[in-house]
Amino acid sequence: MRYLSAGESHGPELTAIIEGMPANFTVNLDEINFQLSRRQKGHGRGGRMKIEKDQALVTSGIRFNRTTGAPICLKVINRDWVNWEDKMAHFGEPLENIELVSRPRPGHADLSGGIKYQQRDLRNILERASARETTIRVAVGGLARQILEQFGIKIYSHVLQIGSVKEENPVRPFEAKDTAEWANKVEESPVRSYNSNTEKRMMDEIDKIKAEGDSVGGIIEIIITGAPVGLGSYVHWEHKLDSKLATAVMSVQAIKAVEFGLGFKVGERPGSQVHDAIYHSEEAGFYRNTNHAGGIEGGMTNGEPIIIRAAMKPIPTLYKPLESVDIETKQAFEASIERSDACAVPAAAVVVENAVAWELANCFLDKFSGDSVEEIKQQVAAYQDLIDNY
Ligand code: EPS
Repeated sequence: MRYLSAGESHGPELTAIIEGMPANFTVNLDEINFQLSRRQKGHGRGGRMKIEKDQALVTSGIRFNRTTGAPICLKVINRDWVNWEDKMAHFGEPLENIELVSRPRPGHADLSGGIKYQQRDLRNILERASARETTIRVAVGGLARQILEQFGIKIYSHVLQIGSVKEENPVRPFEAKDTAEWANKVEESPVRSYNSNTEKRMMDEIDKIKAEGDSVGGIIEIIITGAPVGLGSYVHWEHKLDSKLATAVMSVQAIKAVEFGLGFKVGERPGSQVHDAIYHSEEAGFYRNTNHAGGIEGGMTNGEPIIIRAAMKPIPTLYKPLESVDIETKQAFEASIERSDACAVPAAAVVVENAVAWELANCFLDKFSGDSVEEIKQQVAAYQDLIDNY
């Protein structure tokens, strides 16, 4: 499968066209909308989220809840567009009093994008670079994860750190007494934390930083359960699953680092404390008692949960901005106050979940290819037999 997206932060809508989705998958629009609503939540979001109430529209490729095999067109309308119609008009001449954006914000795409695309109104950069674009990626992921769920693959996320507040003893969904309870608790937490104590400290941290006119980043963790052994491949570099997932994670706005399993800690420990010993039993087949690899060995799933962590930088639009230079006057400028989010780490966790869902669904359909869900189910069953008899 492949997809293209288009749309600006304050344009009329965001659009995606997905091509290559096999036929006869049952798709639930409420599930896509549920993913969109999860992305809008979280302690520390700014005023824009009060304007938007994201809902997906499907205009092709699905009929009576099932994919037809034709390209799928997904759209999300920007409610804020009514306030921007004049300033973001596609045709005609700009209004005389239109305010050009000539003050690049450190940490944004503004300055490098302006130079690269030779734009003197930096709005032409920031509109597309904006994290508003993650809305449509979540809608696409919301579709992709429904394919994965039909084959028992589930994706979870939680927040491990916000600024200086760190979850010291993280519990993953498969380690909790009750996975559904874990998922509900995290979902209800304004900072996606399973631990009520850490949750409170994280919220206090966001409030404190916001009051200082600053912003704060953090660390998220994505957990994928139920992926069969052998997704991705070692045979050629571009087939390695970890490299594909890392691309998906790093493509999300403001993500600056990604790691799998032990991640950077592999550089600190001897091999005997990094690699996961292999065991076998009649009922479980091959298994490991540890998961330092984060579920991926040799660029392939090994049957253990996939564990990915990502670090998000603080949002660069600050109420108390850093020094910068106006591109027209070449003079340093004074702070200008912009609408901003003090913290979008919980939302980023939802975005990364869905970006990863798309990539994983693609790898799944590479391995179990077919034009219809019926063909794919046959292949999955045949492969399960091969695994059981290995
Ligand atoms: C964003 C700036 C803010 C955020 C926006 C991302 O938008 P605005 O400039 O309209 O206040 O709210 O995020 C979203 C709109 C969203 O849906 O997540 C930016 O500059 O990246």
